[in-house]
Amino acid sequence: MKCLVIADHRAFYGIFARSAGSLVEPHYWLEKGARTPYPELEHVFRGDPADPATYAGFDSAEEHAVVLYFQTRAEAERVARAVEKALPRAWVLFLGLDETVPDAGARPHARVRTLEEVIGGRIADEVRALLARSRVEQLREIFAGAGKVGVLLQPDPDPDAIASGLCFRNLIGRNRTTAPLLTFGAVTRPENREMLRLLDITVETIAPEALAAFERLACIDVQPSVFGDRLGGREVDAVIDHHPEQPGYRARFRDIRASYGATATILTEYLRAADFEINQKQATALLYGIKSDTLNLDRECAIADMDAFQYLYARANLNLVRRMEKPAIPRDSLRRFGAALERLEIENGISFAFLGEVEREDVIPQLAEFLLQVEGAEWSVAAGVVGGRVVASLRNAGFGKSAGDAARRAFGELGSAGGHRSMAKAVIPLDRFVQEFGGADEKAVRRAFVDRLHAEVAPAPAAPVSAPAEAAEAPSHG
Ligand SMILES: [Mn+2]
Repeated sequence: MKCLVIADHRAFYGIFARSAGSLVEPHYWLEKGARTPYPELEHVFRGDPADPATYAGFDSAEEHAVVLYFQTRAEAERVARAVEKALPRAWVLFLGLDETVPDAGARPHARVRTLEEVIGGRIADEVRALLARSRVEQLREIFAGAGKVGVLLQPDPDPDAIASGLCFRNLIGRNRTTAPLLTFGAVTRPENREMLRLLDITVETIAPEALAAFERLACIDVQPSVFGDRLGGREVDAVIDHHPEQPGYRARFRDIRASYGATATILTEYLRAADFEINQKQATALLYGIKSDTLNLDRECAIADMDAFQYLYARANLNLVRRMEKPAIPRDSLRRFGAALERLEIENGISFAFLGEVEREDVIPQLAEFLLQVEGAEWSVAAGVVGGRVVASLRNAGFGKSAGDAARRAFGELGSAGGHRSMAKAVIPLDRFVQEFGGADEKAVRRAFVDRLHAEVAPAPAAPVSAPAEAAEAPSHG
């Protein structure tokens, strides 16, 4: 199949020759007497492009691919008519701006694409990289030549915070001594501790007073307002975060992108824009940060997150990511799983198991994941008692009603409850739970979670008396 490229813009030939030229055998139209503008243009043909005779050198019985790019729609259509007359079996691709390409519906054999669609995203990427580059320069200026830099993360740093803190430090050319990762709390979740161990990252717990020793301070994946008065009204040197913008603090540098799924995406953009040689440890940390903050891009995220994900995926150690995502289950927990599974019951599509009193909270979501795989389960709930609180993890297959909304409506008044579309959590103080449900033994916990969840997610309008008011009203809203 030969390809005819017909454009009234010479630069287009250069772009075509260097991008698509190797896919097809292109023949470029030139005006009579016009010089070949690029050495790559091997085959050219000449004449009036709106005259069918110009195409006499091509076999009309053959199929041809024809690419048209004209500054006006009228000219594009005139040329298309001539081509179609001379080469009835031609397939035409119109490129141009919205107002210079014909209506796609009117030409079933043609493909109509605007440059906005084809290269608009690429141009936006370049502009984004340019902005990122200038931000990186600003950051480097702020932190260059300063004494110790504190990289302050949230009170229980998660993978996104840890990865972003690490890469921020690397970006400004520091190490763990001159720019330690700090928290007022500690990294508590076992999978996050596993991340620190596997990637050899340290997060130091610090008291607010000790911050005075740091000449510069950056808040990463968190904004200063979260810390209340623990920063003592101090101006922060940089804030990089993706949570909604909060008022009430001063910062020399601020990059808040609430549409992003992860701060790690912002740091990935910085590193790329600065032509930083990203190493495997950084890529692994950032990838895990994005995966965990966006639930594997399942939760609300931006094109930028997917873009960063794709870039990091090729550079990360995926084995380590898997080990961090699925931390080893302790033997003791496995025995408890066994005992809980013995008594597993599925009611109304809800698979429920109770672990009783447990020491480590992370075994509850692990069990909930597993329960969702049980035949007949559309929802799963795993519950246990941890440190004077009843903790439950809810899961669903990801379609139907949102787990986070259901948890919040059913248990929000009793404690803290919420989450995302397919996973949620409820934490209720033990005394409050007993007061509401008359006990915290397996039977009471089962009735509490299975009944309330059923009332929230069941399609039938019948809601039990114990359900909150919104639940009883819900069916009337469809
Ligand atoms: Mn985050």
